[in-house]
Amino acid sequence: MIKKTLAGICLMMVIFLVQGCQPEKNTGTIISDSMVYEPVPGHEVTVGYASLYNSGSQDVKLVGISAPENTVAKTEIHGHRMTDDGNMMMFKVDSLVLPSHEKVILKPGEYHIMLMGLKNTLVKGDSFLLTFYFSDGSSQRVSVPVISRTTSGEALTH
Ligand SMILES: [Cu+2]
Repeated sequence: MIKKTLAGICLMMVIFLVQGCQPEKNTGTIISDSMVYEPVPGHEVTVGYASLYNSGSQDVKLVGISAPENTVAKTEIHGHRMTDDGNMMMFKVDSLVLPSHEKVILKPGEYHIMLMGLKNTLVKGDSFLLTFYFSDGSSQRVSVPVISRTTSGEALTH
């Protein structure tokens, strides 16, 4: 009986130690100001933005974003850079570092959410769910409004 109890206590200690070794989970990234532009009629791509504040004590990376299959075929994180001949070019990034206690803002001309293969379901005034995935294995689902391109000056660029 005593042996069993001791074994039980040992097992609990092992579980406790294993859990104690895991890195801190990123439960502290606050996603705000998310939005997606209503697609231009006939276009299969559009762009979205959001603010990501990492309130945690460790840096974390945004490693992916996904949308429901019935709205968007593929969602990527994109950046912009200037080419040698002075044109702005987009490129896909695999991850985006979110430094501890800093806010990273996805905005026009910089990092953005690229939504491709639209299924004609993103209509101004609607909202849909985007899931943000982080390098520590956590994820967050956010309701994102679809807004009109005409409400903003930078509407047709991204
Ligand atoms: Cu893009």
